[in-house]
Amino acid sequence: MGKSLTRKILEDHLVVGEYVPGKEIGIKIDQTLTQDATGTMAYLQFEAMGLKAVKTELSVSYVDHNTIQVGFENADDHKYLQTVAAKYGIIYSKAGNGICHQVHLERFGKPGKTLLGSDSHTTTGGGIGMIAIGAGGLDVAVAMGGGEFYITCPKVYKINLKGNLQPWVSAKDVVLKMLEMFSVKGNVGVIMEYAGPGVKNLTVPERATITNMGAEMGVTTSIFPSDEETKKFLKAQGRETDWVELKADDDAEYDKVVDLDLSEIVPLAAAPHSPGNIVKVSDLKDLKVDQVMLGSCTNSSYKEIATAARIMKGKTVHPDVSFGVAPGSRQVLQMATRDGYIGDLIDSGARLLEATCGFCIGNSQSPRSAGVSLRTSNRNFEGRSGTADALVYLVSPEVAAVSAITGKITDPRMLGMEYPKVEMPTKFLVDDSMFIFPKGAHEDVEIVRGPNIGAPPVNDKMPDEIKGIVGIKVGDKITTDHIMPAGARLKYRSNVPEYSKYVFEPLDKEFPKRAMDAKNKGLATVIVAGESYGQGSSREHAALCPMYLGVKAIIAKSVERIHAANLVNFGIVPLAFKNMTDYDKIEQDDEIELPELKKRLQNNQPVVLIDKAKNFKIELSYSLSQRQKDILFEGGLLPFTVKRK
Ligand code: MIC
Ligand code: SF4
Repeated sequence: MGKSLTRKILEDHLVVGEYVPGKEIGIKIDQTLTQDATGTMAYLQFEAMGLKAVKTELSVSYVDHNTIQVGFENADDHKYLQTVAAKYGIIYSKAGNGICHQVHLERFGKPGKTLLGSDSHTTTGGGIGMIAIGAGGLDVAVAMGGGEFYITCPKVYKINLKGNLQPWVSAKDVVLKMLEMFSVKGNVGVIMEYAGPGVKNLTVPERATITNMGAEMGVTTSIFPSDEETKKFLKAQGRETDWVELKADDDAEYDKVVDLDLSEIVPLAAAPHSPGNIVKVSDLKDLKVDQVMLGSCTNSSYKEIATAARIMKGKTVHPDVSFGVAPGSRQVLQMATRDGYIGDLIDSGARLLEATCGFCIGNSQSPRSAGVSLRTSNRNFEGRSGTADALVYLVSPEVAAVSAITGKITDPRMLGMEYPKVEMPTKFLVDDSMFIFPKGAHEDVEIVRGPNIGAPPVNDKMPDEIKGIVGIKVGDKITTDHIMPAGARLKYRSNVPEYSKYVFEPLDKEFPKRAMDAKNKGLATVIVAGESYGQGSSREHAALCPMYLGVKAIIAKSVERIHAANLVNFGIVPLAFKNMTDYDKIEQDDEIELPELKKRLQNNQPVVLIDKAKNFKIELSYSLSQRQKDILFEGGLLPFTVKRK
C-alpha cells in the first residue's frame, strides 16, 4: 500500500515514536510563526528557557491582531516583540504588513515543510502543501528552541475533489460544504488531505481558504498537494526555487475517502452562532443586512478583493449597509491600489480598513445592537463581533459584495450579473520592506519591556490530591472566546493578572473572584463542562489565566485538541466523565475531592471524584501519554522544559 502525502511529510519529520494512528508522535518543526496577541507570552516563555537564538529554519513574529493602539498597551507589545526578534534571530513583520497567515503564504510557506504557529488558523499553510498546525504559544516557544512538537499520529481522510466550481461559487462555499458534512466536532486527531482531479481547478489562495477553516472542524490540519498551480503561485511570488512536487501515492491508504463534486456546490452561509450552522444563501433571501465585512485570514487575497471590486464597480453600497474592506496583506493592498480596485471599492461607498485581523477579532467594527452582519471571516461565535446580540453570518466574498449592494442577503446567481472572473496574477508585487530581518542573533540587543509586559506566572508542582470547589459548570461547545474574551480585552494579553479578571466574562463575571477567594483559602477550583470544551482559538490564556486563578482540573464530556494540550502545558489536568450522565449530578459550588490523583495517574487507574456536598463518588477517565503526565507532575511545560535542559 502506498502512502498519503500527510504520512510522507510526517515520516520525514518524525523524531519520537512510530507512525501508528492514535499514538503520540514527536515531529521536528521547520518553521514557526507567532502573532502579537499570542506572541508576547510565547516569547516571554522562550526567554525563560535561557537559549541564545532560535533553532528553527525560519521563525516569523507578525503584528496583526492588536493594532488599534488605544492606550499604550499594544504599542508596548509591538516594541517588545521587535526587540526580542532582533535578539533571538526572528523575522519581525511590522503592523500594517498584513495578517500572519496570508503573509506567510505569500512570502515564506514552503511545500513539504512543517509549520507550527501560535494561532489556530496556521492550518492555512496546508494550501501550499505544508503540514501546518496551530498550537499554544508555549508549544511554539519549545519548537523555536529546537524541541519536537507532539501530536496524536493522525487518521487521514481523503477528500476526493471532482469537477469545477460554478460561477459565483468559491472556495468559502467549499469549506462551508465541508463543515456541513463534517460539523464542528468529532474530528479531533484527523488530517484532511485534499486530492483528486478537482484540485487543479483551485488556486493556492483558494486552497488556503479551505485549509484555513479546517480549524473550525477541529482537525489537526488539512493539506493540498504541491502541483503546477503551487509552482505558478510560488513563481509569481518570485520563489520558484521553493517549489517541489508533492502528492500521495496512487494506491495510498486512507482512514476514510469522501467524494466532493465542486460543480454541485451552491452559495452557502454559516448562520449564527456557529461556523457549523450551514444554510443555503438562497434560503436566507430577504434578510436585511446592516453590515458587510470583507477580509480576515480566510478571504482577503488579491483575487478576492479584486472580485469584490469588480462586482462593486459603478454600483453603490446600500444606504442601510456599512461595508468594510480589510485586505489580507500589504501586498494585496498595494496591488489592488495599483490596479484601481481600491478606488472602485471606495467609489462604491466601501470603507477601507487596515490590513489586519481587526473586525474579525471584534476589536473594532462591532455591528449595531441586534444587527445582522455578513462577514467573510471564519468564526461567528456569539459576541465575538463585540456586540453581544449581533447576528453574524459567514459568507463568500461574492455573496458579501452583492449583499452590500442589495442591502439583504443575496444569492449572487439570482441577479443576472455576469461573474467577474479574475485571473491570478502571474507576478505579484514583491516588497519586503516591512519585514525586519534579523542580523544573526545579537546578545547585546536590549529587550524593551513597557509596563504592559509582565513575567509569565509559573505553576506549582502537582499536589498528591485535589481538594476544592466546582467553580463553574458550563454546557456544550464552550469556545475559548467564552473562556478568555478577545475584542476589547485583547490588549491585556501580556499581563496575566489583569487579563485573569475576565475569565468566563461572557458567562459569569463573578467567576474570577470566586476562584481567587478559593485560592486564598488554599482550595483548588475545578471546572465542569459538556462536549467540545475549548473550541476555537489556540489562545493559551484560556489555560494560563485559569491556572493563575488556581484552577487545577477540568472535568468535561470532551475537550478540543489545542485546548487540551494547552491545559497540560499549564499544569491543569483534563479529565473526562466515564459515564456522561454523571455530568448532571454535579453542580457549581459543590465541594469536591480527587483523592490520590497523582498516584492514580501514575498507575493508569481511573481518577475518583468525591462530591462531598451531594455525597456521591464517580470515576473519571483521561487520555494522557507518559510525557504529558510528567509535564503535569512538574506543574506545566515550562518548568518541565527548564528542568530537562
Ligand atoms: C482567533 O481567531 O480567535 C485568534 C485571535 O486569531 C486566535 C488566536 C488568539 O487568541 O490570539 C486563534 O485563532 O488561535
Ligand atoms: Fe486574525 Fe481572524 Fe484570522 Fe484569527 S481568524 S488570525 S483574528 S483574521
